[in-house]
Amino acid sequence: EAKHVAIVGATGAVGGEMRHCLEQRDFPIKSLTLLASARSAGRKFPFRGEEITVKELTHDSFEGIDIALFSAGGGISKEFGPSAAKAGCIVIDNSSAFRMDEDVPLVVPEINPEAAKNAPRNIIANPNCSTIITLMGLAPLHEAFGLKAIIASTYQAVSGSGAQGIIELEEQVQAIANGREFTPKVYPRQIAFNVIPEVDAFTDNGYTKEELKMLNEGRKILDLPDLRVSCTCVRVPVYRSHSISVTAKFERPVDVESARAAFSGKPGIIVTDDPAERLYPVPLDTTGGDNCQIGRIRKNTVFNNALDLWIVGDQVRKGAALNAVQIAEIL
Ligand code: A2P
Ligand code: 11C
Repeated sequence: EAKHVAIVGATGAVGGEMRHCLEQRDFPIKSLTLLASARSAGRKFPFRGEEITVKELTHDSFEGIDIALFSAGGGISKEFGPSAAKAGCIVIDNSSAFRMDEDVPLVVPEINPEAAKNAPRNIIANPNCSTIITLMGLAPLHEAFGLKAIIASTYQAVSGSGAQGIIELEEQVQAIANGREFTPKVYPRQIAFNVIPEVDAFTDNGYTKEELKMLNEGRKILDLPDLRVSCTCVRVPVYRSHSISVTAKFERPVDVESARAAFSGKPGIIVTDDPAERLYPVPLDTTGGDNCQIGRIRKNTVFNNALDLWIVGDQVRKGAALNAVQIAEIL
C-alpha cells in the first residue's frame, strides 16, 4: 500500500539524497512532504515530475504521515521525533539521538532486518555511516566464521560534516593555490593536503564520540555485546565516500578463499580485489552508488584466525539515505 512520507531536513545533503533514493527505487508513495527550517520554507524540489514546496517543520507537521525520515541533526530528532511518533508515524532517524536506546531498533537491512519490526516507540534508528559501511563488509564474515574482535581506522570524507565540510575543503585548496591566509572553521586543523585524527568530540577515555559509535553500534547491530572493538576515526580531504581499513579476528579459521566464498551472492557488496591487476576500491569508485566495495583481503600476520580488509562505501547513500529508505521498504 502506498504511503504518505515526509523528509525532515529535506534541504540537507542526506535529506536530498533521501528524495533521490525514494524516486530511484520506485518506493510506493501517496504523497511526499518536504520539511526543513523556516529559512527554507517555499523552496521547491522536483519529485517524480512534480514540484514539491518545502514547509517549515512544526510539531503539527506529521498529521496523516505514515513514515518520516529524519536527517536534520540530533537536536531536531529529539525535539520533533516523539511528536511524529505520537501522531502515529514511524520515525526513521539518521541522527545519533536514539541509537543506543534499548527500545529503539538500530537497523542495517542486509544484516538485521527483523529488528525493524519491533519498534515500540515508533522510532527506528539508522546507524552511523562508518559503522554501516564497516559492517556491510564484516557481517558475511561473521556469519561464516564468528566475529570476535575488530580493529579499524576510518578515512572519512568531508561531506560527512554536511555541506560546510565540502565548502571548507574547497576554500582552503583555493586559498593555498593563491597564497592567501585562511582560518579553519569546520575542522580543528587545515583539512586541505592534510589528514585529521579527530572526528566528533573527544570523550574522557581518549576516544572520540565517532569512535565510540563504531564500538557500541556494531555490538548492538550484530547482537554481540562482548565484541571487542577499537577504532581510530580520521578525516581525509576526500569529497565523498568513507573508507575503512579493518583487522577482524574470528572464532574459526579463515583464509582469503573462504572469505571470498562468504561474500559471494551477498546483497549490497562487491568484492573488488585483484592485486595482480592493481584492483581495489577507492572512494571515487563508490561515490553515487549503492554498493559497498571490499578489497585488499589478506590473512593478518599478527593474530590467529584474522583477516585484513579495506571497505569503501558512499556514506551519504548506504551510510545514510539509502539505508533509511531500505528500512522504510521493510515496513
Ligand atoms: P535548512 O536548510 O532550512 O537549514 P546538512 O546536514 O546537510 O547541513 O542539513 C541539515 C538539514 O537540517 C537541513 O535540511 C536544514 O534545513 C535542517 N534543519 C536545520 N535546522 C533546522 C530546524 N531548526 N528545523 C528544521 N530543519 C532544520
Ligand atoms: C562524519 N560520520 O563523517 C559523521 C557524520 O553519527 O551519523 C554522521 C554522524 C553520525 O562526520
